Amino acid sequence: CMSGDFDRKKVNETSAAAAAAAAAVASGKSRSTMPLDYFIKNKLGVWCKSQNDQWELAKIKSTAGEEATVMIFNGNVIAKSTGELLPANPEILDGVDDLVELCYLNKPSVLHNLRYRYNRDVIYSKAGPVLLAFNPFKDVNIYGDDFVTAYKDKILDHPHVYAVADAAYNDMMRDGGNQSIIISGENGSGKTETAKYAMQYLASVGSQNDEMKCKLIKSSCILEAFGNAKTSRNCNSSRFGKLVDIHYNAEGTLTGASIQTYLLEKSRVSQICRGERSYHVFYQICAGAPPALKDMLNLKMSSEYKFLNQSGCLKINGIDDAQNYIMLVDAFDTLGISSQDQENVFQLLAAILWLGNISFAVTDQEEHVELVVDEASRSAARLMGCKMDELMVVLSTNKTHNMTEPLTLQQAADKRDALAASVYQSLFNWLVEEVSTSLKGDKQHTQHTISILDTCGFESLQKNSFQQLLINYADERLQQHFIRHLCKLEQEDYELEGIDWKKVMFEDNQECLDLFEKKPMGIISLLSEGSNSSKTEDDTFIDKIKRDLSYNTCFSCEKGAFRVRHYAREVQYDASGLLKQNRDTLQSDAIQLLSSCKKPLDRLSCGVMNQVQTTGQSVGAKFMDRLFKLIQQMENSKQHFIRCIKPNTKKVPGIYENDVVWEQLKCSQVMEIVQVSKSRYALCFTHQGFDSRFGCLLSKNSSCMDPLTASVAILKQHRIPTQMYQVGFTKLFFRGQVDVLENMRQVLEGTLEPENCSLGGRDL
Ligand code: AD9
Ligand code: MG
Repeated sequence: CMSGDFDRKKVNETSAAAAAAAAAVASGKSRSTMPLDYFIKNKLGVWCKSQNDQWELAKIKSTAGEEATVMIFNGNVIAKSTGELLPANPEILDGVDDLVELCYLNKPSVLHNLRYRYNRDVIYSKAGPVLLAFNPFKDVNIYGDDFVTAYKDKILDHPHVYAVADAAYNDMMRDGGNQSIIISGENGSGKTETAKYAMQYLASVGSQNDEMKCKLIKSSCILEAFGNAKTSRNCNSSRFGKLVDIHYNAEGTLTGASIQTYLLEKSRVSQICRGERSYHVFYQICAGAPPALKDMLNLKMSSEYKFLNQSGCLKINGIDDAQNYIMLVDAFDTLGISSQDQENVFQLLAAILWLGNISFAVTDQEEHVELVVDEASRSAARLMGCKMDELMVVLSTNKTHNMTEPLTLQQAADKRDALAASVYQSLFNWLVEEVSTSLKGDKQHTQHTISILDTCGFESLQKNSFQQLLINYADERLQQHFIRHLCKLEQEDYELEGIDWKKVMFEDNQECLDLFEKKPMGIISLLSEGSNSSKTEDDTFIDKIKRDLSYNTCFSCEKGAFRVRHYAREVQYDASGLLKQNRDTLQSDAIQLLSSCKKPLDRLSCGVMNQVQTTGQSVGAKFMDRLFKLIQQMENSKQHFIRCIKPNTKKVPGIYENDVVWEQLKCSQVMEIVQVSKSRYALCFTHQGFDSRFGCLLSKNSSCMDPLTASVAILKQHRIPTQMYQVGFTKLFFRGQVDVLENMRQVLEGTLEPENCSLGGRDL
């Protein structure tokens, strides 16, 4: 049994009831005017808050003025102020697919509906045009080839990530335009899993190209090994953002794909918080590399490496690193990455691990150091293909204007870590390019693209720094994009067209975006300015932003830190190290060292050079530019939105925490989106477009009429109920009934038999 089939019959029967009830709501019977007598007489349910602040179902027994006596579900009878009661939906609406179907859209009803589904493992629901995807934290058995086929053949049509991917594919085939699937949600809410299921569907649906399908699916394994890590909130947290463009030819057959990545958290290579891990691939090679390779790389157990053992966490429950190593090599093979290149990659990973074990000995009273020659430094130099004495000089001294200065212990350790992080970053960039090249396929015949966006989720940690600042800025930008598309643009259109429309208010996060983006008085600009000047230090920077950003109400300053009021919640950022991370410069002697390295670095060192030297732009400024380009690409496509929701913070199945869920629904403004959808005009035509399509249905000759007159004449002649449409200044908006006109048109054209369609009781 497919788990989406729960209570189908019951839920189907609800549509009529929901429509009637929705009409009642539309006619003004909202919660503020809840007719209590009616609720008592018909024994209808209400929501009331219990002592422990949870909403509970109850029935009103009697009322006296502002006071009501209600019986809650457990049989207790309590007194409540009538203002504290909210109408509950009829039981028949329990578990509807789309929140739009609810008669009463209030917090307890929405939470109840989603919980009802979640408890039955129905993790997907609709909130109007948005798919809500609850993280089940367990296998729910609703994926795989059978389900792909069922959605493709329209045997199943319940909300599902496959249904969204199918809609994107069909829209692309029908309209010929590019599509994008934008997946958002908090840390650990399920974005990456959802993105993989979408990709799996899109690789299967139009495919006679099994080789490309297989490559595409296995590419995730490589990207996750190198770009994901265990954090305190997610055992497989994406530490980079990615956009996968899937390409199709005119017939809808998969031709290839390309991948863009954003903002890898490179500091994780050398620094990890307690209980977290570095990138999966390090543990995979330590656990899984075959003995011959281990010998060649002088590879030890993960516990031997400082970069890995510093956090006290080497293993993840239920994850077999050795098995995942085998899967990684299999993915490399499938993508055609040569065994020589694979060996080079592993060699570099081992070099990074050994770099982390390099230690320094203090040589004088000023704490100047020199590098200790031991197994670590020898292995690192050998694996990187550089000379030992060159590595020693680079890591223990700084060369500026032909002067060589000895480094202190801290400076030397920082330089070593920066070198390791840079090597990892360029290895990652190189891999992404290799994967993209392998997925390039038949570029010539590519006609359309479906893009899937999977970002790092919003983060608020105990200590937040540069990485969180940029992740949360990107999340803020995407949130605006989400709200703009689902609430703002459509309402603006209605207003502009002068139609009668009850405006839904929503929160706009422009103020917070201004804080980041304004030039020159925004965080990104000020960071760039500070990073460009070698004189600016962390404390002068914080003084400057305190002065320059105080105009913005989303900003406040603390000692050595500042706070930003994001749409999701307020976050405190530590100012120390921001400028340095924004500069992201590897010292020139280190770059020189990398470019002088023999294999395996010779191809990769170009990457380091490009990354550090060519753009001259700070990390933040470059990121903002790329984010704008990304949004532009989305704007030029038809967009499909998925919002992932974490049902609890414990990362366990079967627990649905009202507060945790509500917080996410509230900040993504799901209620407002549903409200807009409830009264949405689903179809819209320009007067001209409507006249030219349906003008043939007019008994009078319409050629002498202007498009507006002709359009209204068509509607009148065919008795389209006025509540079904509104006439704007340049457009007509419809709630329904266009199908009847379309059927009539096709019957008249002779492309449809009258007995095969509904003409809504009308004669032609
Ligand atoms: V982050 O912002 O990258 O830290 P994501 O990407 O939002 O985060 P992810 O997809 O990694 O979250 O999901 C977290 C974990 O939840 C996964 O590792 C799975 O164990 C679990 N999960 C998520 N979605 C599903 C699902 N549809 N079915 C089963 C799931 N488990
Ligand atoms: Mg992720």
